[in-house]
Amino acid sequence: MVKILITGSLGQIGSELVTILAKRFGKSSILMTDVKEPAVKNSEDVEFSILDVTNADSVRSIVRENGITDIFHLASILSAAGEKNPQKAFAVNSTGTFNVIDAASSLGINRLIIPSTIGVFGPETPRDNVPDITITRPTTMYGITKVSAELLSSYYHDRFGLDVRGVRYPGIISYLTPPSAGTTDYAVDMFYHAVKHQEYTCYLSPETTLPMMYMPDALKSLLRLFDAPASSLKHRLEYNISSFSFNPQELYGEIKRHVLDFRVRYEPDFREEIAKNWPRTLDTSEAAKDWGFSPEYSFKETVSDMIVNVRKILDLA
Ligand code: AKB
Repeated sequence: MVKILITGSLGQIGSELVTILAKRFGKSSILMTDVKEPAVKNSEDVEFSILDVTNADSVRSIVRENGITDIFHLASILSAAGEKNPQKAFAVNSTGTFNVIDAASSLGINRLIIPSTIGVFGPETPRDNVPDITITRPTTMYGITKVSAELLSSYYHDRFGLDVRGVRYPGIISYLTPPSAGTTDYAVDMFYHAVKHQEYTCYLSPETTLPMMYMPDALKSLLRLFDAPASSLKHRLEYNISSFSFNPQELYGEIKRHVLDFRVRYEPDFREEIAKNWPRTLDTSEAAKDWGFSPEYSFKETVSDMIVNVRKILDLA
């Protein structure tokens, strides 16, 4: 019997992952957790508990008391929020991740999934066609904590045999739950502002190109990795994935095909400093080779689908 714990389940990825996992395994097989109560009850009616991952005892108790077999550890403070509060980012991303990894290892969890990020890269990393194994010397607290999560995962796998897996997510574009203070979030914001106000002030420069993907492909990839035979995995969290890359000017151009009177102004802020040290394009061939990563949505299809769904959500369809 499978019982899956999701940490950070109210976030951008968690809130959509829970629906897929509940459909696949049954809602009684999922335990959603987050540090705060949900504003609204989830549509799947999945059990929810408060969990602060920075508290090691709470993490161990929730795993033990609920007979947890597998964990998706999604609780994380993203890059922009992490620069505003580096102490909190360290507590959640480093202490919290250590607590989850250590509990998973000592309590015999089958599979632990931890998303990593393009935030592990830094100014010394090449910018284009970046391979999985390269220079990872980030300059943000988010990046530092995520490099440490990657290294810890390898350590616990090699030393204690923990089956821990993950992908390095690029910016994720989605319409259901807003992302929480990342650097790539401008892409989601731009859709909402285009549909609602027909104008947007972008905090990145027009030419700052970043790797991105659409939520359905982000979720499909995580589940494909979850299902992959352990013997086919060469890396733990160091799998680069992305579907396409674009800059704000290119996104603006594509959205404007759907919202004719849309206008964008550029006022780069501290997030531009973060973004300009991240790769423009990634080499995703190892993920394709080892566990079959193959995204479906192109840039154009993502934009069309987002426009349709953001209009629906805002009741402007
Ligand atoms: C962020 O911008 O911080 C995240 C990420 C790329 O990990 N979306």
